[in-house]
Amino acid sequence: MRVPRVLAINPYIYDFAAYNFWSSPLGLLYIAAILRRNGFHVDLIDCMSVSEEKRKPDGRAPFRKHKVPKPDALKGVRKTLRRYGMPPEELSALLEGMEPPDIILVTSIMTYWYVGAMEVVDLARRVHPRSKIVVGGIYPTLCREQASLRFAAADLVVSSGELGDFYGYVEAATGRRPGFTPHMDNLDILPYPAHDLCRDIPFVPLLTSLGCAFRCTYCATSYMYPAMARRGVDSVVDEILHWHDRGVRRFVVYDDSFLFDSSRHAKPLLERIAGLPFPVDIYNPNALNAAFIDDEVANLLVSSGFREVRIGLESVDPGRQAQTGGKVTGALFERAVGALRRAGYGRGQIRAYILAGLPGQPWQEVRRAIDYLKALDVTPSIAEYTPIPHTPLFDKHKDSARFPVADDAIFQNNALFPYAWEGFTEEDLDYLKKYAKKG
Ligand code: B12
Repeated sequence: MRVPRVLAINPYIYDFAAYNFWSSPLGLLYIAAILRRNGFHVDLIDCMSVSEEKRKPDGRAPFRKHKVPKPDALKGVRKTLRRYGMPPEELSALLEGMEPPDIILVTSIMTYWYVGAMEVVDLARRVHPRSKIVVGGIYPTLCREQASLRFAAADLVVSSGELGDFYGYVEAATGRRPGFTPHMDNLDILPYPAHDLCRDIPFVPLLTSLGCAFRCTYCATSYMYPAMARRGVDSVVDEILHWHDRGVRRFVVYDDSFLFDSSRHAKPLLERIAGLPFPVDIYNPNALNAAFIDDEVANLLVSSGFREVRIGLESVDPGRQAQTGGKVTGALFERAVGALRRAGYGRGQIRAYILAGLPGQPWQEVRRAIDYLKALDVTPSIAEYTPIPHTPLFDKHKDSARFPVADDAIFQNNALFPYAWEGFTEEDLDYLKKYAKKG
């Protein structure tokens, strides 16, 4: 029997700024691995792959980029729009050079990156008119109706909760019934994501859990994953061994609340990693919750291979801290910094995220947070607020943004500073970014 062919595509993106900050199309690579387990032949085109010469020792790297004209919706914006990743002509040539796939899978990671995904769907449709095209990812998950309309050229659009429909569709389209049809609630039974389909594997993201114990008002994780699912320690360690055997040395924790309930999850896991007969480098672009960092955790972070640590501060205003999620207080934050210092993290190795551009936030609040971090000798990192559908902050303030954030996800890009106001202007933000960088 002929083996059905699947092509997975991670599209190029349009944005005002983008850097490969340990990003990877992890969801798509999980789906690719699941289909492979079911006997499908799977190929990948990662339009966001980065050339190895440009990679920093920590694994990050700049994307290829080209200036592009702005679409009408963004005409008034002062910043330069760029396409990041593989140019469409190159993608076209790759598609033309391959046998028509039975199914083409396209992901869309950030909601406001859907424009690249739409172009890729159109291009794939032109080159392979008979292939079935399925779109999934965070955009269809968070903007279900919008995505169905915009991806009218696709055969199926699925949210992360609709994997059952997807498996059914795969069977209808190929005649092969996938016998193994997992959902994302038992992470231990999932095959390892298909990173081996990528040209290089500069790092491997580790998803040791999905969902979050907290309900921060700006974040959509609890909407997407209402119950938290965690992997067993053995499963994560086995995955590290698997990739290490294939030459991978860098691992990147993608979890939303890695340290929650750490005596049952992170601590035993980090102990096992620390005990491996080889060192690994671990990074955490998503903040760790400072409230859970005591001396024991800090020592385990060092011994397991965290080369630096990113923690969340968000704000120094107690009212704001309570309003956004109540995860950390000044006292707990300082305890975490003290523990990390004692464990050996020096200057520049502890970074803390501060939220900027929240609805109604005055710019001075952000400067106070920067000053606070500087006094602790912690590197401030400004995280500009992104309005995300299905979050309490989005629902409350969607109509008062400078752009119609609910009507078109293109406006959900934090680079547009949707909640600029006279108490916090674009100039204030530029000033704060420079101020944060000053020693
Ligand atoms: C890890 C992570 C990051 C990483 C890397 C992201 C990446 N992949 O490149 C880093 C730290 C870089 C990052 C950065 C940011 N992130 Co982030 N990130 C995440 C996080 C925690 C996990 C993403 C993930 O891998 N999930 C696990 C995989 C398995 O899930 P998935 O991708 O959804 O895939 C599933 C399905 O969608 C489906 N699927 C996926 N593709 C396809 C395709 C097909 C065809 C099919 C059938 C199915 C399918 O399969 C999977 C299984 O169900 C999510 C929250 C979350 N829990 O998902 C936020 C999230 C995506 N990030 C978010 C935000 C806001 C940001 C930032 C803007 C934060 C900031 N203010 O700076 C930046 C911007 C990044 C940029 N410009 O590059 C938002 C989304 C915002 C938006 N508008 O879309 C999220 C949802 C978190 C939140 N706060 O609510 N992020």
